[in-house]
Amino acid sequence: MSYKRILTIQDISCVGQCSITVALPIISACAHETCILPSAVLSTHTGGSFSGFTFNDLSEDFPKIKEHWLKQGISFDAIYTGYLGTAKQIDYVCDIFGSLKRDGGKIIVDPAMADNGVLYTGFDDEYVEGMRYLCSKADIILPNITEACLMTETPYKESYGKEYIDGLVSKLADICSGTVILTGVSYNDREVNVVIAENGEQKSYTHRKISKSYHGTGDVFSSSFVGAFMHGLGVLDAVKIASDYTVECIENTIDDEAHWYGTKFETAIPSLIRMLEL
Ligand code: PXL
Repeated sequence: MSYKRILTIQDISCVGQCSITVALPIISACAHETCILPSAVLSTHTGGSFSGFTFNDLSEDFPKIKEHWLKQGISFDAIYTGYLGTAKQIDYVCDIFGSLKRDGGKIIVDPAMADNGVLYTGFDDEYVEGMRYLCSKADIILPNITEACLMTETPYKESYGKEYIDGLVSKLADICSGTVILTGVSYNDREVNVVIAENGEQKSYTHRKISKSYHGTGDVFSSSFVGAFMHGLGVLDAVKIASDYTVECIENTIDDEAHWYGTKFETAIPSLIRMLEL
């Protein structure tokens, strides 16, 4: 087991089981020190039936926090970013990548901004451009198909074949020279694949498909991937653990109709810890 210091930069959605409220407990449960840099505070996430949410942009704090951390000699083994909030933050985040990552540390970018063919509320082309730029700085990127289409200017399709996915993966590899992990690839109604492209090779992990989708599952997947990967597991092994954990979180939620806004990821944490064999 290797205990690492990981910084995650994403919003705090006070209610909604996504972003920091998912990343902090999951990466901590994976037995790493988890530091946070909140990009914005929202009363809830921006999806589903939530409307009228508050949004407080914390961009202006980034340079001050970075300066303080630099003075204190603080640095990180990995920096993992998710939903940020404004395009303006992207330059600050790149600056943090350059100054606070330890030698040999990893930059992991989940360009969380869209799903099911549409951008999340409040985002525009400038934000997509910013996420593409952030992905170009990463060692590992974790887009879903919608995010991949937006960043590569590929028309989004509901159904597709392997050729379409290969094209998407190859265009993502032109943006990010590191590892590409494309989530939510499905050729039928029974299975979902996570496709990994690394050093010119493609691998994938197939898990069962569940009819219902939930906000924040991308964050559950990325956080558990980061937690597993930072223990020194290979990308495919970390993807397997993250996929199986995410499926279990969804299964543990599906019977509760009132719980539409996120997954009960907490209930599957013991299982995640068992999978990690800590
Ligand atoms: O990554 C999901 C997410 C995170 N943060 C906010 C969101 C969403 C998805 O809708 O709205 C604020």
